Parts: sequence; structure tokens; C-alpha cells
Amino acid sequence: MLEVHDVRFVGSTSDPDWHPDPPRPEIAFVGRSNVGKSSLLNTLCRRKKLAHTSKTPGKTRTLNYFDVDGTCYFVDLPGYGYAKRPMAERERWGPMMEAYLSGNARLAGVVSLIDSRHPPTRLDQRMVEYLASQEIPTLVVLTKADKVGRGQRADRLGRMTERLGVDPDQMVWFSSLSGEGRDEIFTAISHLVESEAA
Ligand SMILES: Nc1nc2c(ncn2[C@@H]2O[C@H](COP(=O)(O)OP(=O)(O)O)[C@@H](O)[C@H]2O)c(=O)[nH]1
Ligand SMILES: [Mg+2]
Repeated sequence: MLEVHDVRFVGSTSDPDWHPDPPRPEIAFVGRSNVGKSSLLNTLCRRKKLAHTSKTPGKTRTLNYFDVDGTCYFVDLPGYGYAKRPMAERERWGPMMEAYLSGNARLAGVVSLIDSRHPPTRLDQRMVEYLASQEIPTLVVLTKADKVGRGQRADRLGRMTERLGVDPDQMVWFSSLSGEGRDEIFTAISHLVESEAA
């Protein structure tokens, strides 16, 4: 099982072909800006300020690498769909992300974050479809689960699976406020890393 005793920031790059040394399995995190990606990374690594959490989204334009206990790298990808960016930029996730995701032999899997309070956006759908088309193992994390009552969950999950075309087993509810889902996500990531390392 993957452990997180020591997580270190390795570096930021805007070159999708750059990878840290030594080579290790990479787990990438994607989602629209403000979905709660930094909060998830901080919760997974049990650190308050590992990844910058902010109320002014859309600032991260680089790939940010974190070394997780010398076992794998977490890669924080730029948030997509930030409303205050020009339309052309907002409507795509950018060549840099696509270049990173496609044909990346080190990529063990992608954690795709979707805001559970709303239906998935068109970009969310396109991202999940793209990952499936590339046959990249994908875990869909439904963020801000504390905002969705237990009574609404089954219905919400059903609509998400339908719109995203993924299996319910690939989806996990997550809240950085309550910690719900943290262990399940962690276990799923461990399996991805182990299958890649094997
Ligand atoms: N209610 C709730 N709010 C959250 C949760 N996770 C993040 N947020 C809030 O959503 C906003 C964006 O979070 P952040 O992690 O910076 O998102 P990022 O832009 O995807 O990295 C911040 O105001 C967070 O406090 C959550 O699990 N529950
Ligand atoms: Mg962030």
C-alpha cells in the first residue's frame, strides 16, 4: 500500500515532455478550476498548504510535480474552464495538458474531479471521454460531497454515470471538509501505482 509520510514538491514545468528523475509512476489530477483539486491534494497528503488553495482560481498554468514517499509522483494539472479567461482558452484544456496525457508511458492513472453540486460541464464530459479514448485508467472524484445530502446521492450518481459514460465503481464521493472518501481514493490510487510498477 502506498504511504504518504513524506511528500515533496519537485517542480513546476510548462513542458509536457519533461518528467522528474528518477522515473516513477505518475498520477495526474484534472478538473475545472475551483472544483477542489488543491483541497483534495492537501487532504490526500495530509498537509494544509502543499497545493495552493485559493478563492481566486485560474492561476495555475503549469504542471506541478510532487514526489510521494519516493513511490510515485502526483501531478497537479492546470484547472480548465475558468470563466474569466477568454472563450477560446476556456473551451479547451489546452495543448499542454493533451500533450502530457497522450502517449505518456509513465502515467498510471488520472483522477478526474467533478463538482458534485452541479451536472458535469461539457469540458468535464470531454475530459472523461478523452481519457477513456486513450484507455487511461480513470477515477472520477465527486467533490464538495458535504453539499449533497445522503438522500440525493443515488439519483445524482445515476445522472453522473449516465452523462460521463463511466461505471459507478469508478466514482467516489469526496469532501475535504469531512474527509469523506479520502481513504477510498487513496486505496484506488495505490492500486493504480502498484499495477503500473508491477
Ligand atoms: N464545501 C466544500 N468546499 C470545498 C471543498 N473543497 C474545496 N472547497 C472550496 O472550493 C474552493 C476551491 O477549492 P480549491 O481546492 O482551491 O480548488 P482548485 O481551484 O480546483 O484547486 C475553495 O473556496 C475551497 O474552500 C469541499 O470538499 N467542500
Ligand atoms: Mg488549485
